[in-house]
Amino acid sequence: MKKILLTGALGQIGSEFTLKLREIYGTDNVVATDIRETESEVVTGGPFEKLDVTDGDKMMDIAKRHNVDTVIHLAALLSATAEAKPLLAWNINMGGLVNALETAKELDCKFFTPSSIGAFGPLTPKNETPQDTIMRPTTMYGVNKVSGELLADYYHQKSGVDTRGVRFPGLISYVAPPGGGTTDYAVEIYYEAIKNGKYTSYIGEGTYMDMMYMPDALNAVIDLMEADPAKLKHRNAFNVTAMSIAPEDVAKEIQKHIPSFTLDYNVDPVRQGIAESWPNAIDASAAKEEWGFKAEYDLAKMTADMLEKLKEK
Ligand code: AKB
Repeated sequence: MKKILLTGALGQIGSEFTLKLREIYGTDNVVATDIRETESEVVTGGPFEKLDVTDGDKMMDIAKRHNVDTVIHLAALLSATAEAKPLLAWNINMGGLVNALETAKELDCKFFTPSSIGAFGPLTPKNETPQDTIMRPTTMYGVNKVSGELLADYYHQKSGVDTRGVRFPGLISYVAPPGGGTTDYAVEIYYEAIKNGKYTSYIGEGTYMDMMYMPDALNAVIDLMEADPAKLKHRNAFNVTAMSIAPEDVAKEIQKHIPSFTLDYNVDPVRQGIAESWPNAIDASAAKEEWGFKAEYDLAKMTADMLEKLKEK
């Protein structure tokens, strides 16, 4: 990766990833794009272009002008928003992806896009969910993610594009909030613990989902993109996870720092239904074996860091 184009650079992942990539690869070598333009460091601190990913011509033009050799395509609607606006999700998630793959194909770029635990469905084994298993998601987001994995494989097989991807679990970060996801509770709970000392969860007690702290997620993408292609048996997309947790597990961990913290529930049937259609705990052994994936943060270490950083904020 020498000159990188990012889409969705102002989103939850992009806001941190752009700055990290600029640190590693050089500020001028990371071109951030997003449909919005703000006063944030992503926009003001290096190359930035406004881009709606459904505009394939503009994406190609930006990539050509900046002479990029890597496309990191992050722009997408998350699961709960996609369920509320399925047609819009199809147009953005699939239209944006095919434009990004076409750009990578024409300019001979390396390519990364995240898939998700949302690619799995109710027929998928719930625990130690294997890398290769039945998918059959029942959400629009999941349909987009499975189609995206297959499309990225197709561009690799038919056109030789060096496509790589991971199935992200819920990502937890103190920098930029997620928006419209099913796993967002696991971020909100920390903000509310600091602000109000209590949280009402829209995800029910005992509902387990995989999660990962943002620094581990960003390192995973870099490690995968820098991995020797000869070692990759899978490409789109690797299971990755750091922990499988339910709301009460996060609450117990927060109480070690804020003993008066309380958790109650007001379950949202839509997001609960999505969560129940996803695995409890996926198996990341293919990522470990093929490119050395590892996560530094477990629930205890992540909670201590989240609370410390949010207090400073
Ligand atoms: C969501 O909840 O939609 C995302 C995801 C797991 O892909 N965080």
